[in-house]
Amino acid sequence: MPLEEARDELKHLLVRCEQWLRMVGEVSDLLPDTRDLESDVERMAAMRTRTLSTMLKVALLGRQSSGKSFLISGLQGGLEYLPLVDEDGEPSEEYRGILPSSASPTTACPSTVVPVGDDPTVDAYGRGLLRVKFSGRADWVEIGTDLHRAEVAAYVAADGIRTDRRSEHVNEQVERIELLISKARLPIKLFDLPGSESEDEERDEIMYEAWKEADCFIYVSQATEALTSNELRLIRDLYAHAVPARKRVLWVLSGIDRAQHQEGNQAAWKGVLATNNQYLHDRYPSSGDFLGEGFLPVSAALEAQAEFEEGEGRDGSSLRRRARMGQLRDRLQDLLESGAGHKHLKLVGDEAGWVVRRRRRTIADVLDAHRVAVDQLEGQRDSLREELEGMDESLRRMLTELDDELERRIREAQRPFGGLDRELHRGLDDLIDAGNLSDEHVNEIGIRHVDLFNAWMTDTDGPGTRWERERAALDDSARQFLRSEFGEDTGSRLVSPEPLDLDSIQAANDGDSPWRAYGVVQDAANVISVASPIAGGAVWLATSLSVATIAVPVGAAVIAAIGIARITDFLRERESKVQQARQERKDMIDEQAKEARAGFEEMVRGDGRRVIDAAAEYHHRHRTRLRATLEEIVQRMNTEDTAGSREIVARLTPVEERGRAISTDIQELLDRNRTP
Ligand SMILES: Nc1nc2c(ncn2[C@@H]2O[C@H](COP(=O)(O)OP(=O)(O)O)[C@@H](O)[C@H]2O)c(=O)[nH]1
Ligand SMILES: [Mg+2]
Repeated sequence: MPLEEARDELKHLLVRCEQWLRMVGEVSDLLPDTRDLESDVERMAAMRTRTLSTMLKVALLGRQSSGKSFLISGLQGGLEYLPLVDEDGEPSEEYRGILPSSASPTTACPSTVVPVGDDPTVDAYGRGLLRVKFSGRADWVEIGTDLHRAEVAAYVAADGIRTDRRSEHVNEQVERIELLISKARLPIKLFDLPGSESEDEERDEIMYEAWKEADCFIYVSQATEALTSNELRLIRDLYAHAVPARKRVLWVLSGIDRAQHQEGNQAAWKGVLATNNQYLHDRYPSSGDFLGEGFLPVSAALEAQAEFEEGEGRDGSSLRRRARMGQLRDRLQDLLESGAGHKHLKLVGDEAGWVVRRRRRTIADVLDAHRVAVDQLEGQRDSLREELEGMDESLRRMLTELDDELERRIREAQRPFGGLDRELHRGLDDLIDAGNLSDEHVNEIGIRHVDLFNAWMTDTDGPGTRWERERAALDDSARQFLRSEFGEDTGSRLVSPEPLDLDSIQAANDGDSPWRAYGVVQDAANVISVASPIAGGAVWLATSLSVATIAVPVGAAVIAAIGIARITDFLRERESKVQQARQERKDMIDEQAKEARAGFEEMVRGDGRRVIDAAAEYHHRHRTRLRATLEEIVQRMNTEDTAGSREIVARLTPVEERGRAISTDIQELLDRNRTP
């Protein structure tokens, strides 16, 4: 179904969820546990607005001053053209964006522009609400709305004037900033990352962290100059990250308004465009997905001019056409439509469904306890007590068994690592000996290294593929344990176990493609981070036992692959003889193989632990329900108040029924919204 339609429907459902939660509030005197009810209401409201408005996370990469900040402002409709005339009547043009940009290196820290839609709790008018995270502080600080550009620059830009900050902030170190805007042209979160040429390792770390969060990338290069060899490294690192994770890269040649003069028989930017595309094709000949449609020439400046003209009542269509910003937005919109948006809606829908289901269970349990016939109260009480008695022991047994199993499965998945260094040497040694380790040569080795590693990892018998199988089996064991402890939901028992979300078991088993995570990611238009950031991982743990199907194995490859890409840089810095450098390059292969193994182990252990934690959480929740129901029964036996029970049933039944209807509708929407 079309994204817009699904989105509207989900929005509507979230409103119903919120109303329903308020209804639950009105009968809270009858329920054993209404903690966090208020925060659930708020969460629904937040889901409806903020999360629905940022469906895709896009990181912008490129050299310093390549025009990233400028482009972000333009993409979101926040760039203003200001024709100036000085006192001598000399005209010049200026632009005012929502993020500061200037000819000298500007962005000092990662900045993110976040659309917040019509969220009434966020006051983000004008050029937006600036929030800042300072180093060493846990909380974000709201600086204010629609600030003067100098004030924004004072926090954001390397050349900003610190004394323009609030006085309590002049000596703070800014770590990240966010600009929340209410009027955005695309429901997309855009990261502006600091330039790549800083020699600052810490900055690089921050940058790679942001990469992990991104669903896709825009590589920005300026139209006034072809790609430089300096950009080799950044593009290679991007390759190492984006290819295994199947994240799309959009290549943008920005600022074509500044390269309009004729060179040869064409506008200068056309030559740059051809050179850049050739550059990529030569180095990444077999990576069609990575190169996509190649560089798209755009100018946010021309579009801002068009808007100015139209505001003056003149025709701006020619400028607008030459700006090509619409084409870039279309490409981003395609990414949304092709999966990321639907995936995002699914996450929101799942979360809402989970919140409702959890509350509804509690209500159903109380109802059931009051519907038990008087002559059966005693029997039910005894059987609940009996069930509760063995719970401690059963939890302990489950954890011990699963922990042991996890360690066994990690060993199984890791088995192939013994042969990694041999495999890499076989593929790389000849190439290393064939050149003199020039920039180009080293780059070629780096790319080959990344390719070999990824292929090995995702081979049918590679660790990634193996772990997919092992994790699915662990997940299965956890389910089987829970099912044998608590039984199936037959509807005949007082506290019937919650469904174990069998859907995701099937999803994990039907994969004929190796390392299924990759397949999932591809279907979802290259979204991997989408599995984590919504209101908190806990929801996922509870919704389904197979968490992190997507993120983890891919993450392992990605991190290791960046590691590989980095190796080559160490070597370039050294002035050793070629022969020696070659040997060192080969030794580094062994190092990387070792590190990859350690990183992999850490990653999959965390993944497996999440499965176990989810099982424990399930166990715990079932026990809580048993206890609450027992209490309700005992109370009934003590008071023998049948009239009271009748009233409770009368008040809770409509709430339960309404909740069930909402759950069904959410499920139905999620089913229809499945991406093919
Ligand atoms: N005319 C024009 N100037 C641009 C364009 N893109 C960037 N600039 C200018 O180039 C400089 C660097 O841009 P900025 O966005 O700060 O680069 P960043 O470091 O990649 O964020 C600034 O002075 C911008 O005003 C463009 O499309 N057209
Ligand atoms: Mg910038």
